[in-house]
Amino acid sequence: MKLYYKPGASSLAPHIALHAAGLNFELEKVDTATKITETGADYLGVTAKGYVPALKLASGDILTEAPAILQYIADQNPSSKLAGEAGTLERTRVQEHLNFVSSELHKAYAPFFGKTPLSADERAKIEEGVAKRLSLYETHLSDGRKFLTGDRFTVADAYFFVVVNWSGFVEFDLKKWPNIVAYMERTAKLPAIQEAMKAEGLLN
Ligand SMILES: N[C@@H](CCC(=O)N[C@@H](CS)C(=O)NCC(=O)O)C(=O)O
Repeated sequence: MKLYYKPGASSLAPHIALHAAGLNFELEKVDTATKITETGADYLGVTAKGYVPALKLASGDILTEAPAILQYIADQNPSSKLAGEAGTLERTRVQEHLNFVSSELHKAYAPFFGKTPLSADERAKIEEGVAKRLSLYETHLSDGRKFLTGDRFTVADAYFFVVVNWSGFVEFDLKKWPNIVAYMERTAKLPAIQEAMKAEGLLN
């Protein structure tokens, strides 16, 4: 398998999952502005969507969309228990979080990375959208659970961690959400996260 990625982007979530699942994989960095990969390939020839992540399978098939890629990776090593078994409530909870992170949280953060500089009003509007969604997770984590679906790390955590970690890049302070701050601190220590972030040059 080969993961097409951009350092720190949502492609970091499948990168973390590949480590957590203990799978063999290659990486190819993409310049999403020029759509050229680090080997000089035309990324639009890999996926016409032009964004990361994309996962190339041994068969040559290309998978896109983070929630689908993450579940595919989890299913390559069911013993890693990264998504629960298909058909169980556990799997459905993972899908529930993956969908929320993808369609609500990721999309709420995305405008931070759009037009620059943002006016104060534009930034306030984006922050309001992110805050509303983080508050839901602040409450969700208030029962003392370690991870989103309970005490086990899943691919939903990989995605949530990556998106909330963007807060640091855009100087959005998380102090209003202490349960999320604690979650981010403990999750950041997981070996799969450390390894993937180091490989992307995000940690020393
Ligand atoms: N719906 C896609 C969204 C992926 C996405 O937004 N990727 C961003 C990085 S986080 C990207 O590649 N942006 C560059 C571009 O769109 O040109 C998914 O869930 O995987």
